[in-house]
Amino acid sequence: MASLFDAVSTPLIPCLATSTGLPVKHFQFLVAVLALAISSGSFAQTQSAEAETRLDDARPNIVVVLVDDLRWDEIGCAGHPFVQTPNIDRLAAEGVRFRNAFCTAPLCSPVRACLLTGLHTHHHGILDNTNRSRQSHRLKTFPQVLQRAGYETAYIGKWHMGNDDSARPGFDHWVSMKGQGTSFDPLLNVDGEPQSFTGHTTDVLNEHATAFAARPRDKPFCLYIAHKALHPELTQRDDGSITDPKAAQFLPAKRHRKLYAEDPIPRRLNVTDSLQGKPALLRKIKGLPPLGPATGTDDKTVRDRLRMLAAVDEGVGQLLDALEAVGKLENTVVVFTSDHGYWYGEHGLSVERRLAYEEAIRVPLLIRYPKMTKAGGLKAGCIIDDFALSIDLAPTLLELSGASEKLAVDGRSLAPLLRGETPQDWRTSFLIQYNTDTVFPRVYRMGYRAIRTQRWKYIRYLELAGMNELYDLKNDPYEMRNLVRAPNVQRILRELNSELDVLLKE
Ligand SMILES: [Ca+2]
Repeated sequence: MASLFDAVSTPLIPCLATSTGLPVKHFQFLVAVLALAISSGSFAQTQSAEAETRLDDARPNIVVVLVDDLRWDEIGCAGHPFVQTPNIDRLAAEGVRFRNAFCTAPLCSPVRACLLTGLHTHHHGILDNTNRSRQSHRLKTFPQVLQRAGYETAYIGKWHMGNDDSARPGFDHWVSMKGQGTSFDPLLNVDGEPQSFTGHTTDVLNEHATAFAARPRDKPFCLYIAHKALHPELTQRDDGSITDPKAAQFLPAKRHRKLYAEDPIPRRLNVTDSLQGKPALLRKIKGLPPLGPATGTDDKTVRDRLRMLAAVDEGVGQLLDALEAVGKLENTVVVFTSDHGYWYGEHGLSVERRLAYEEAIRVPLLIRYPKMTKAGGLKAGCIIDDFALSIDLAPTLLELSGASEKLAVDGRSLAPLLRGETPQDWRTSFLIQYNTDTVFPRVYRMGYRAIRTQRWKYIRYLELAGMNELYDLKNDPYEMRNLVRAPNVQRILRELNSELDVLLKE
């Protein structure tokens, strides 16, 4: 039996602490002095090697844990009614949680490039999931900058920009698989050598990640672990097509197969969407039934995905323990996020991802870096409501590293938000995009450019004339009433059209 819930309405922990750590101004001064010192061209020439070593030691280590297809609302700290994610929740409890974090392209390969480059899809060129291996070797990514700044860098897990598993530039240590990989007994490319491993892929990746984090070293490191979980067992060919998604299974580790067997699966209110007013979703597609309750995601699939998450959570715990054991946890920025969401029957959708409704574009985003958040006066466990985007990851981590080299990005550093400040010009809207691909007939020709503001979402389809959509998220958070033809919103519609054009030109 299903229950309806809304994970957005979880209790708010006020962000500003009463008196912890350094005063905000004092800390800002220290950061400014450090940044000035690092960016000064004469610094390296005038300081002794010993002083440089001390500076290096002060730079934070960086760990990014990227989960595949994890929704924002299926971790304990986001209010999920039964999932057990104690280690992921620890990151939120000791760090901060961004409650309005979004991807800018809800499709695997494009958003992976957004995360690594800080660029929008139309700027980095990984336009869809077809084989873009060559382009993915040419991306200018933040780990390349960190490597040049003296960081030891590692990529561990699913790359999935093309099926090529060979090492991309910018990584001292490379552990990856071809395309989507497998859930068990993975064949991995380890620093150029094919190696077979036994066991669940999440466990194997966790072991590699923990071993890298715990290595003795005298310089800072950046570890980017991109899990195969929570992705189903299927193969994506070079043209982007996949083996039968209906036959694809989500395969958890054996020890997790019976988790949550008796727990009722929560469903959001928009699983009941009649789709009236959504002509794009009401189109008759040859060979497919109309969208509705029967086309959504079944309970077993939801459970198996949450069971896969259990091994991811254990891996987060192993990483935190390893960092603590070598005395490096407090000087490490730990980021936990996902590439995009997934449908649990909202609007009748299931495997398609790609579309601009909330369940696909919202992502979890947790950052644990108490050294900065405490100094900025933020309480541990606080929630930040400003918009944060996938394209913000690269500029954020580069700023926190103190690297002087600049990377041209579309995103903005979240560092001010981690210091308890919201810049006056912080974004109030953002661009979402999807380029038509042929993997799922249901969404064929549904390429779009969309804009989301705090109140509105406008979806401009590129190939479906007269089918655009406009939602008032304040009064209709489940996106059930398309207002695009409502007379009283035509002025706001014109404004959104103009603003979307501006965002596309930036
Ligand atoms: Ca994905």
